[in-house]
Amino acid sequence: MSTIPRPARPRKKVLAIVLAGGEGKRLMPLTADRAKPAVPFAGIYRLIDYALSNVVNSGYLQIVVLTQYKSHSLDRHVTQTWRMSTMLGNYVTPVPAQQRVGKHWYLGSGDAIFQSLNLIKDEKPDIVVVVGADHVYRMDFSQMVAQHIDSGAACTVAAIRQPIGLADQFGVIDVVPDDPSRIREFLEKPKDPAGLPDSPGEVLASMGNYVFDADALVEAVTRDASTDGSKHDMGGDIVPAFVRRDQAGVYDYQDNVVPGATERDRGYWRDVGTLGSYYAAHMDVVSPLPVFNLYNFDWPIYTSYGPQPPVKIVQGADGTPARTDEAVLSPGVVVSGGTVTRSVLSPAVRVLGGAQVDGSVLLNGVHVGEGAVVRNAILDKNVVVPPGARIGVDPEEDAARGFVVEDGLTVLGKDQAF
Ligand code: ADQ
Repeated sequence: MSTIPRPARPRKKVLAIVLAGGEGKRLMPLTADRAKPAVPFAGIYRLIDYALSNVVNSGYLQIVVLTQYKSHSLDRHVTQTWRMSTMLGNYVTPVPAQQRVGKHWYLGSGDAIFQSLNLIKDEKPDIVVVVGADHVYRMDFSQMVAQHIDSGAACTVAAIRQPIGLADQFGVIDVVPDDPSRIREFLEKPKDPAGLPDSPGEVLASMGNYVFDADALVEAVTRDASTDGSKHDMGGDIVPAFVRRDQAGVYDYQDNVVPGATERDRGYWRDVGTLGSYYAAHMDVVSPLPVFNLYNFDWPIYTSYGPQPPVKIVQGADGTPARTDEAVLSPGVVVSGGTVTRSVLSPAVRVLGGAQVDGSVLLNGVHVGEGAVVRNAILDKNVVVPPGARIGVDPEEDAARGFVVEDGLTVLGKDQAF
């Protein structure tokens, strides 16, 4: 009698928790009205689409999204794209802060999980994958989970090398010298860390993605909830507690390979936490040989943007031809007679005759009037640039008009008028 071969290791039940409550203060004014994970990226996506696509493509279909700060547009997007979609099924659940354990909202990302322990108790997973919702990258979490299980660690932190000058934005990992898969010390956002022994200008940074044995996570956030002085933060409190007990491992993101990755975009990961880094990641997308390849159909990034007609590029009213180069144009965009170079345009953007858009990111519904110039700028939803106006040409003029001028960019918030 033939028998079905048994899998090498028993299959573990995995629950994914996406932390999506971040405020994103450094992205103001883009986060004035929406949570950071709901900030649009690369025309048609929201930042959270990258985390959720990675989780789904990894084969994990039990997913909860913890939301809190200005969560309306985030909830709407998650519901429309990820919950109601017939393509993706019905396995992503947005969970707003509910004050289940007391009269306070989430105090930090660790408290968000503590207040949501009912979800873990209901699902009874063996493993919990916890991921942030603010980064642009592709990652197969099943490879990290496999290492986690093999290593015997109770907590595994995904890590990537970053310039030492950025260390104060990240959790910085120091590994055990003769066993680089174990963490000896984890410092959250240190001011003056040591560089890596083989590369003094870099540190090993936490990507804010973790794998936990479910029991150990429940125990850790429960203990942390009654620890005086804790900020109840995953990076600041929960992970360091695992490190103190020598139960924390590290997963090197360089080892992660997703289907369809190229040598050029393998290992791409961007924390788009500031206006400068948000803009730079867009320029990565428009370059002719992009370091981040949106066109990898083997590891799709899912999203939805409503019913939009196709892109249309036509001559202007006066017969001048439109010109586009290094331009990423979303459905619903119309360029009539204008010039669009090195720019990303979200759905329903209009660029009229004689207008020049260069090195810019225009979000949904922006209108650029005839003869206007928009350069090195980020314009949030529905900004209307009057005919002949100039943005990003003279930073002093822009600042005097009340626009945000930062990192060499001019930024207008949603609906901001001239
Ligand atoms: P930060 O990004 O600064 O550092 P945080 O602001 O806590 O940490 O955000 C982490 C994730 O949790 C984000 O996806 C955010 O949206 C979410 N989040 C924040 N507060 C939340 C809350 N109250 N409820 C629900 N979700 C919340 C973290 C780690 C560092 C690591 C960097 C990598 O702390 O160690 O290096 O991410 O970018």
